[in-house]
Amino acid sequence: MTGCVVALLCVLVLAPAAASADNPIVGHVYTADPAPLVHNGRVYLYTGHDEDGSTYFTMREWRVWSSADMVNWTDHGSPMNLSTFSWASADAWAGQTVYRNGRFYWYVPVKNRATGRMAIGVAVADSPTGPFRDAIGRPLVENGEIDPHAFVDDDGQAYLYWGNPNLWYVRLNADMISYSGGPTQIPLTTAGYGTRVGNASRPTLYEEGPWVFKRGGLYYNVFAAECCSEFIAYSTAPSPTGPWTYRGTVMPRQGSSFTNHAGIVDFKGGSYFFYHNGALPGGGGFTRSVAVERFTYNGDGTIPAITMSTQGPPAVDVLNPFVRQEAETIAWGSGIETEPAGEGGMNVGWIENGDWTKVENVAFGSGARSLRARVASASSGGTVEVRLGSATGTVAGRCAVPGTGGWQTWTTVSCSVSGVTGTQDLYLRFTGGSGYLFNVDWWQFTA
Ligand code: FUB
Repeated sequence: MTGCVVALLCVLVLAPAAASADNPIVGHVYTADPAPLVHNGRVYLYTGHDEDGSTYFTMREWRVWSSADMVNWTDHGSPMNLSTFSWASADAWAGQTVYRNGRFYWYVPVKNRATGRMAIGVAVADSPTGPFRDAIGRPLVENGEIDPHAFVDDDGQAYLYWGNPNLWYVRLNADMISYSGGPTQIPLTTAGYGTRVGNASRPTLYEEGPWVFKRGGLYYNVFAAECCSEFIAYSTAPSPTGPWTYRGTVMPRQGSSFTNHAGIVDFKGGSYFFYHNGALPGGGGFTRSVAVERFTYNGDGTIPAITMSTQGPPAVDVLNPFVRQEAETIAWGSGIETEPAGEGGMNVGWIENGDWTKVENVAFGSGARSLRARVASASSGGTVEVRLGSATGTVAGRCAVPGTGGWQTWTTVSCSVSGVTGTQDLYLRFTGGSGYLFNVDWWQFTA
């Protein structure tokens, strides 16, 4: 993110009114096109990445985030980009990941260099955070349309849906990287997908971004409707191939981005609706940010109208400070950025005097005695301040960070802390001289 955007962001998040804002989910890069996946007690969030200052859908990589509590999100960096697909030339647009047979399959639309058309690629990984590799070395399917979404039905039959301006599906084979039969067009009738007024070539509301799932025997397709600007609508059907019935609006037009993009999962007893908007400083239609709301299905299975908020959902779990926690697991960060760490994973970097990270709902129980932090500094270091409740809250401890001779030359520092009990929002505030101070890879309290 540019210095200008970071400066604006600092002003925004240091203002008291914004201090509790948890939406957008990510503050240090622009994100778009959310695709959540629940796996082994975490929700993994696959997104695109809008480049800073973009004036088009200038997107070169995808990003992965994860959370165990819906408020603190771990930055897993970018395990997949355009170069993953040797045949792709541009447009790392809206994809989605599913788990099957012990593997993770990430379906994405990209431009095929050879044809100049949008095509659907599929990458595979053994871990939800990658690394991902091109599963077949060529497009899985290509018809110039975008926004793939895979759904595995209870009987094991998998489907890949995609399309703009049309809506298609194909029956995936069990290997998830080939299909049987050909792409089939879903009839876009006004009964199935609502009525768009004043556009003879697109008579229904369906625009793009299908998100198909099954709940209580009913199949749902939640999609971006009627560009531009888009709202989110949905249809239901008694089978994965229809016939579809239009059900109405999920999220109205809101949020300074002329596109929106839906993803829905159930996680730890709640239902969550992911979307994007232009809420970050410098944000807009090409500099978007992913956000999330909790919702409850109506008794008859219909989806209630959901509006964007800056609060986001409440925490559904506490965070354990007595095990190693990644520095890039945060509810919010002020001034910081992230990068791949030489010791693996990501680290928080580009830290300047006064920057901070916030970790919500940290369960200190009967108390913490000390903090250890893994740090590196090519300059003269600084201090990690342990604060509680806010970035200006009580200082519970200070860990001195020395120069280590390099931004990836890591050492572990520790310091005693006091008054750190109960469940609190933890702020790590970074202080020192001018310029970049140090990097932080992870931290851990001792009980
Ligand atoms: O992010 C690029 C495109 O914008 C996506 O493929 C669409 O769904 C829209 O969000």
